[in-house]
Amino acid sequence: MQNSVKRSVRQSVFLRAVVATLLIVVTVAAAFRFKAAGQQPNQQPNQPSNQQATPTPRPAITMVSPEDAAREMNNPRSKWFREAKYGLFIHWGLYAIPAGTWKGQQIPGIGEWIMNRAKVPVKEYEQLAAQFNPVKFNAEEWAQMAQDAGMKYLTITSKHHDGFAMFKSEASKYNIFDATPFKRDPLKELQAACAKRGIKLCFYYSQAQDWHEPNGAGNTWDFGPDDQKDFDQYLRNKALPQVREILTQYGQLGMIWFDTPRLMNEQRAEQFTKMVRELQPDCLINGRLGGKGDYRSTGDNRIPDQVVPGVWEVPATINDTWGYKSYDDHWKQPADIVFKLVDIASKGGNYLLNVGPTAEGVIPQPSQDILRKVGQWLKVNGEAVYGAGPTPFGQEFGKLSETQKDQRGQPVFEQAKEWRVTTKPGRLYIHLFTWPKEFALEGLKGKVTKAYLLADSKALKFSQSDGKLVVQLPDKAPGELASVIRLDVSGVNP
Ligand code: FHN
Repeated sequence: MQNSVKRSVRQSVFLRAVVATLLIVVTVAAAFRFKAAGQQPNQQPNQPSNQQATPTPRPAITMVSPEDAAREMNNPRSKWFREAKYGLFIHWGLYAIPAGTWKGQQIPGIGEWIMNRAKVPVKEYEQLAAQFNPVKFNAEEWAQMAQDAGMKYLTITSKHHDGFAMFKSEASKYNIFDATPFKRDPLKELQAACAKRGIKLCFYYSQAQDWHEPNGAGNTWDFGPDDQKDFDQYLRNKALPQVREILTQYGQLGMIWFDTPRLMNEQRAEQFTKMVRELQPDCLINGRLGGKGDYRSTGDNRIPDQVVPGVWEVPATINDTWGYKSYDDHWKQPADIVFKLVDIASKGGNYLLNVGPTAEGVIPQPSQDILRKVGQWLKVNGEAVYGAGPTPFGQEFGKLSETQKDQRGQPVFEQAKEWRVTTKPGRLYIHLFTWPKEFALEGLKGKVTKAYLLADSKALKFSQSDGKLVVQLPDKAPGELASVIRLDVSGVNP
């Protein structure tokens, strides 16, 4: 009898230990996955999906506590950014010369990673500098294009992972002014062109990966494993001095956009944060430094399924690469970009959309044409985007599938694409991506006093009863891209 009691006690202790271990494993795994998009210190970069052998589903963005979300929203430094909603990302560097092809071979993956993908030795890659002469570069034209496109900020690579600075630098002569026949500083020229147009100038800076430096992260083919490097020596001698240069020589910056915080930790990140705060207290720090930034980035090209509280941004490609690839013409079309811009805004975020200029200094014409079309749409409908807040609803985003599961066994989110909502005090903007005869909306709290299309300002007939609003629409949509109904609402905010 006693033996059987002992056995059952032993069994139950064993079972509890097994359950506890399982719980710990599951919790740690879930926490890891949850953070994966958030670019915490010492992580691999947010690899685009074409770089993963077996892509594992992960959330688009790291969530924060309500307190941290409120901190992000109330930060006066980020006011311009929260209102801007739409920015131009530019990846431009030596990698535009090979443009995706090395020694006659098309190298798979994103163009600016060619040195890494083809394992090009520093001594060979460096030679590209002598050929880099982007004589067609015209800062006025680039800034004008951003303005025509309706983009309010411009974030350009001042140094990407290949370690080549696109500005005149005393800290490293491996830069566009000193190492190329071009002998100009395009970032200086962009500073003037952006200032003229009220576009916020922001600099991308790869603080951790630097494949040109023996102690920078990432170049294992020339310099061996990262864990045997004197990373702090690289930070001291190149990254920190160069960040000081960009903070002191280009006027007021909108932000520094750090990336892929490999080998970074809180203490290393703090050295950058301290410098930015001291030299430019109003300059934002993005979420990929390795410590807490002023806002969060989603994974590349990852749009969350629902409203996300706080301040955040989706960095995205217009084709399938960031740096120019001569044979990537998989362009996203204007209708898709308008949808993505509105979708992101209606969830509370910003859209940072990239172009990859050529080695001659030209933004590929197809991307210019596409962006200008979106800009024309914004000219008419911009009040529903700039400074607009997220939807008070949510049913318009879609629903969890009842039949389809992802690799984790979780139901797949089925996105609906008919309409989206953005808000301003006393107003709702209904963005329609299809054209029904009438638009019906349930769950609206305030009383609608007026309804009209932003495209023509003509009053629309509507009825509202029992919490249901029905707006009558004309036979034809006013334009080929999305149409926006403005609803003026009184009583409570929508
Ligand atoms: O490795 C980089 C990549 O080249 C590109 O700059 C993107 C832009 O978000 N960031 C990293 C990958 O997430």
